[in-house]
Amino acid sequence: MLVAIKSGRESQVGIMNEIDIVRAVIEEGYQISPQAVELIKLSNSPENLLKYILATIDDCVFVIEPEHVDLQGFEASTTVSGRVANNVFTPVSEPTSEQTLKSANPDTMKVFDSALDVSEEPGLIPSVEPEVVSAVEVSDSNPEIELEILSSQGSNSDFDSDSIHDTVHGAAHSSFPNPLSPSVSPKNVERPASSFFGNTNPSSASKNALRIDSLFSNQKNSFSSSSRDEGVRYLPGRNPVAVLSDITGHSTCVGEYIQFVQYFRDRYSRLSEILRGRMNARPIESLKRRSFRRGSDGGTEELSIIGMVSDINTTTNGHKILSLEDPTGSFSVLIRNSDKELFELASRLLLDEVIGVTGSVTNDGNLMLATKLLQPDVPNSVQRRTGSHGKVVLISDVHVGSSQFLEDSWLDFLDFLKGESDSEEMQEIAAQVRYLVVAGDLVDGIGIYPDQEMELDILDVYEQYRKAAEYFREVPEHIHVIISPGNHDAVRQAEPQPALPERICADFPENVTFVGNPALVDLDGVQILIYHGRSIDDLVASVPGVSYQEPAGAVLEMLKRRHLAPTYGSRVSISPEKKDYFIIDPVPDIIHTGHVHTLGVQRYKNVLLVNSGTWQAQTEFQKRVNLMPMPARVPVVDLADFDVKILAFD
Ligand code: D5M
Ligand code: FE
Ligand code: ZN
Repeated sequence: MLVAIKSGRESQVGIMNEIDIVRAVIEEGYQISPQAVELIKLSNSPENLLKYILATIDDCVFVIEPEHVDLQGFEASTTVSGRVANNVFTPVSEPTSEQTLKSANPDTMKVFDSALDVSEEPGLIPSVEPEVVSAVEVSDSNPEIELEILSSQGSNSDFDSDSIHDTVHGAAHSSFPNPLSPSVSPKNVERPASSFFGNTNPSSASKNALRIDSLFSNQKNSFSSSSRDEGVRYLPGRNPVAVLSDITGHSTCVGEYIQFVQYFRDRYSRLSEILRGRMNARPIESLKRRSFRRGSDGGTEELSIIGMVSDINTTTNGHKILSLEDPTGSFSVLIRNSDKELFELASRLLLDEVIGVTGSVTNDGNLMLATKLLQPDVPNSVQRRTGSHGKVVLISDVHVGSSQFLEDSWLDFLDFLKGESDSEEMQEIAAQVRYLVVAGDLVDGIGIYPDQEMELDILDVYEQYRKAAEYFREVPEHIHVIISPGNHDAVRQAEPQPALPERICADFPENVTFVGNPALVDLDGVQILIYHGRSIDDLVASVPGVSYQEPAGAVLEMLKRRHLAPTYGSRVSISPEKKDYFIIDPVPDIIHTGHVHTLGVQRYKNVLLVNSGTWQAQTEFQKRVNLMPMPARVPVVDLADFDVKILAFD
């Protein structure tokens, strides 16, 4: 972050070229017009002016135009003090992410390297045969999997934690076992605070709070309203939609430290509630009382706690030590590698997920020896909602405006929706379509990735949306279209993202409903959770066995954790709202994701997981990392029996 401003330029404060300005703006999640760049460059203090603009700009602005360059306000602010520069950007002396990585220990580096390697793994090959050209059946690729309650025998709590002499080296803290020590892990570079629940001295977290402050601190945010209740939005008609959960119009985030605490408390209380139905857990603080650690016969007693994983470490002997935190305190949990099943499950744990642990506590009251780990998961009793009819078409990653946008295939798809396909079978399917859901990246946007402009046909983001609107006017009126944004769309990059702004929506026809990302919607009795899927990149990098070839596997990992983006501060930048919009509750009938441009369908305990593909051919970046997209394949779900057909338009 902010590398462009800082990069070796401290000695020439104030000198910025166009690229520096554009980069710094993109880093903060905005775009900027060439005229505004020129205006900033020509001012007598471009760097400070830019900081001022980014600190004061309204969050609903997407492209910074000359009218947002408030020279008068800036002049006035500089006469007061240097407050803006200090509050908005991290101090120059603070290491950049890269510098932090270099100073981390070799083990930590290894973790990071392997995380990076995953995206560069060769052989990301489509799992659907390329020659499929008409409707094909997709069978259940994943049979029902039982609740993951893993146990081990022969636990021995009759020793002190001191008897674990291994050196600890791990993902988050070099100075284990103090769970409150500052983090040095690359995974943790952007984590907000070592205590989720405000148990630490707030000053130790304030630096991170400032970081968030710099990203989302706009008090003028037009979406901000803590007093407005989030109600259900009903859209009646022949193909009705009810929007059950959506951030749009309800963002309360102004980036204060207390908001992290609130956010993590909400995450913890809702996920721990799900676990509490299945285990009798006690507050972590109570483990420190000796009377709880011994049974009446003086033998060891098994106890359970529910906590958020704040640290994962490996000892030199290869055991795992987790740090778990709840609102009362934190505790270390040992998972021995001799317990294969338990160890395997622990190896898949992610920072910040909420789990239940059962085990016995060592004599000195410092460590729990785990015998069971429990994730919130989906109860076996979850029933699919029934009684609806017709079909829902699931797409994502259209990328209108990209030079790789596959317009011919897209026009064939529109013909299909209009019932104009050559094949009768396709016409029959089209006649049953009631809904079309777009899970983000409707357009390619601008300035999303470096050098993106080299692969754009339409350079103006509003033009891209005008073109998209033109396409959507072709969709028959009776089909209710739902559009949710992704990381290429013209809304804030921090998730949850609100729906596209009115200025853009206005061009689209009446049958289009815009929702945020994520959003839970009810399609005439069937609940579908729409999420663009940015966290899939994280899951591929950190969960063994999760790959881009089978993106629904990543969604399954989300579902087991009942959370769409478990780790805070990785690739997904999460805005700490009062409510955690990423929690999967209630359990929907369908989870629809996109983002990774590959197609995947799985079923898990009556929940259908669909990652829809893309309408963009392989980009230069994707070529470099061998990411093979699956363009122009469309999953169509039957709302009565949840049967899935994949239609091909290539
Ligand atoms: O992302 C499509 C997929 O490709 C997703 O897995 C991220 C990855 N991707 C694509 N371009 C880049 C760059 N330049 N850097 C990092 N990751 C990238 P989408 O959001 O649709 O572009
Ligand atoms: Fe995309
Ligand atoms: Zn995307």
